Amino acid sequence: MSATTPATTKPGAAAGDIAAHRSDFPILSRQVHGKPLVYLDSANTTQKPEAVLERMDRYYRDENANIHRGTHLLSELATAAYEGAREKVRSFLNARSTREIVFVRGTTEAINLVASSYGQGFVKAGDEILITGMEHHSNIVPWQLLCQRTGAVLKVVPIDDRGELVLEEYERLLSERTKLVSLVHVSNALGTVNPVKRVIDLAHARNVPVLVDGAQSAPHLPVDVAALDCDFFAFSGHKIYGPTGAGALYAKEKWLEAMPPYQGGGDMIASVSFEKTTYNELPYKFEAGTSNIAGGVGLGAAVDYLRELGLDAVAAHEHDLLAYGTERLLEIPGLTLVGTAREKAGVLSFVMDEIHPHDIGTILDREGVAIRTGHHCAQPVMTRYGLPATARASLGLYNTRADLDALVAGLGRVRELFGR
Ligand code: 7TS
Repeated sequence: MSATTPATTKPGAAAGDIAAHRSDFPILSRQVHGKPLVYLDSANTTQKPEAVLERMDRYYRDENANIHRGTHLLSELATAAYEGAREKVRSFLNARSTREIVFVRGTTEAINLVASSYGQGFVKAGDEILITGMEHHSNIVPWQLLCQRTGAVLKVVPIDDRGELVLEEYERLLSERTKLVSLVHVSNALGTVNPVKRVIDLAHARNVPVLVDGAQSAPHLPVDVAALDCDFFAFSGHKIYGPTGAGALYAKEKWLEAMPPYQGGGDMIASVSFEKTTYNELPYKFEAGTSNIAGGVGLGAAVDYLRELGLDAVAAHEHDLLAYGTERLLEIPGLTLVGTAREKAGVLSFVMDEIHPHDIGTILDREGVAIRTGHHCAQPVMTRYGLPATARASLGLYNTRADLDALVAGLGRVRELFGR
């Protein structure tokens, strides 16, 4: 694992105990198509523990009001709950200050915010934005839009056959024209854990800021933005056992101070007149309009839940499952794993000889096994390997070896139906 452990991480549970927390997730006891649900699609979205469901329910039942403008008790309670969640996220990432935590809809909005505001403030024609060949579309398209607006140029660090970054190429592509490096921490399509600390150090040696897409690392690894020294870090609440529509952008205060606002509206201003508007202090300058308050509160509960278990224990549990799943899948004739990086987390992408991934997904679904098939919003990765799609099983803390056995049994059924 390449990430470092925040000083604030509690001892948490032992890795062997993690799967016992499966019963915290009510949905996992339901059936699908008359079979027990085997949920192996957590990279897409995770299921939610009782603690998150209960907290959001309690917010709406007992505390609901608009925030930051309260002359009444409920507004004070709602503001305290929302700002309390911001503090939990700060601590989760080990950021220095809540001024550096901007609440957003999720990773996609966080990256769009940076592309828009940092782009407006710092990027001009001829400048370069450097991404990698294993990015999710949400870390490609916002930069393409920025390049179209400004005349900047998008450069891409290639990946090798295993699905690892070619670091020599990265060093070659970094130049005085580079205005930002934006890369994924853990690839959703391949599972690769990138050496982000090394990438950041190399960029900083040239005074280039770095954005880390943490959508798939925040659920699986302890993240410490202070130790990484990244300039921006984006993640989605729904991938860390929290609600959809709530996520966070960490950004160094110096950037947030220097960047123009992303959207205009209520809450992001200090004063408004037709002649001149001044902006609110950080992080509110970047939070126009009524926020997803219940979502933020739920995200805070998810952070509490994960930290109670301990990300180190979760990572160790999932690492064991990944090793077991890899071994079992490779026993299946005609199956090829896509993404065999030395450092991986959470993801088993694969193809089977002449069986379309969609057929694999459909047959598995009838067996109760939920996976994702397709390009995983990472079409350039598929192109790199000459594939239209893969089947992908992805792990969460609630998975067990039995879930992977069910996957393997389901794949046996797929082979049977295709006469293999
Ligand atoms: N970046 C990565 C690495 C992702 O995996 C995803 C979502 C996103 C960004 C976007 O996150 P959002 O919450 O803003 O949508 N990944 C996936 C996936 O792998 N399957 O479905 C969504």
